[in-house]
Amino acid sequence: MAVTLPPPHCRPLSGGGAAPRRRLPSLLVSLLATAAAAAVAVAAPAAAQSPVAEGVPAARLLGTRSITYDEVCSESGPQPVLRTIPERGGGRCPPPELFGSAVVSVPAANGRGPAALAISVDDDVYVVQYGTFAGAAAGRVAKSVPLRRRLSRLFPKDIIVSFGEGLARVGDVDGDGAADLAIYATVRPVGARGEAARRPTGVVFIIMLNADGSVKDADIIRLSATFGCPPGSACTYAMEAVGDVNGDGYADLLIATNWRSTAVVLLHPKANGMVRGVVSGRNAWYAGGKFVPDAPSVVALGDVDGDGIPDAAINDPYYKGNKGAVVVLLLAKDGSVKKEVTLTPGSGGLPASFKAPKNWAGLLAFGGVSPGTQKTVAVGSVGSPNLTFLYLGRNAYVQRYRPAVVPQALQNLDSLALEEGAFASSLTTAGPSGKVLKIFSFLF
Ligand SMILES: [Ca+2]
Ligand SMILES: [Ca+2]
Ligand SMILES: [Ca+2]
Repeated sequence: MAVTLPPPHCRPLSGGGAAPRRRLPSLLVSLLATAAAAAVAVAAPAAAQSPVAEGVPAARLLGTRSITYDEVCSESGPQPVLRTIPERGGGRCPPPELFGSAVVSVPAANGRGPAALAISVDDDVYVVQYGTFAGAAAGRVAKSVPLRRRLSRLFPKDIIVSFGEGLARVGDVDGDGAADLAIYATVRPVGARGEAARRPTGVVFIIMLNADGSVKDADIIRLSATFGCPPGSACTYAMEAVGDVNGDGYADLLIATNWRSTAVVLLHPKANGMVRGVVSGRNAWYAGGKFVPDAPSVVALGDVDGDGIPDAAINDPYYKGNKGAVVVLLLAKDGSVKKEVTLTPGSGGLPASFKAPKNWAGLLAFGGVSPGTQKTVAVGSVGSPNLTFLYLGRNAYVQRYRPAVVPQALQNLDSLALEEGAFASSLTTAGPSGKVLKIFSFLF
């Protein structure tokens, strides 16, 4: 496919599988050395052109890493006690409800040093740094910075109600060499009463990071109360950076709602290095556009169909009476949905006999790459250790599928720095206690 080079100050975009291999997360580096020899042995055969997907042997688990909330919190420098949670106690680091509900890797500024991780924990996001490659290999946290407090100071007229449910890398938006983040949150105005207080509005914070992972500056993109949803309805959102949709060199965001609608927010630089978000391709409905109880998971796939525009996948646990599906959205340059392909038993290349993950209502998905240029979606169910990797052809149909098993039942599922052309990939899930983040790396 034709690739348009971004402006020189722009870092490669995240999420769309467009990052170069040298940006492999540090925690993968040690695993890759082990994997290199084995990769030749397990190189997948050329994709079958069969209209019906075939199964291939299980993906091999390369290794497991853990990060604990305790070490992340205790390395976060002097912090006041923000709150006491009755059922979990107080103190500086009260046990979290869920550590690691969203995770992305954050490349080191100007490529110097190991990548950091941005990790959602309850209502905050920590940028966790290892400092050195040796520290990263040993999993020693050198420094971590919680982001929420600084944002509260930058936007004093807003009360942040929830923070960090959506987390995405947007490349280096302000061109200072340090990677920047988009974080989904909900806010309400200070002093709001009645309906305005009860119904917080969705926002996306675009956060310019310093090299040490702290907040340099931030911008806010406010989503209107009926953004993608009928007026007066209960509206929830999911967000992912899907890559550069309009080809201007800046990452763009796909926002999905619980009304099976999507919109793309195009990020544009402003004069002072900040960004503004412009909604494009608004309210592109898929799968009938009806209400479902939750916003879906959104995953960036990179360019599936080779038209130069990144594509995305969305899970739909409620599809056809909870039969469940993954919907691949092939995007147009204006952010609208050009074509949708529904992956479910008997559709999208999957045989009717395909054993879908148990309880598709718990289905989560993430995107990535497999050998060659085939895009991959992984699907799993909360409460089960089983995953299935779906390898997509250029028509977005499943060409092959591959099972994998992780050593524990999944509590949630997120991907971590899936890299174009890499033969290993990581996913994360919260540990059973909610205090540990587990990182599983697979060899494809
Ligand atoms: Ca930056
Ligand atoms: Ca763009
Ligand atoms: Ca495309």
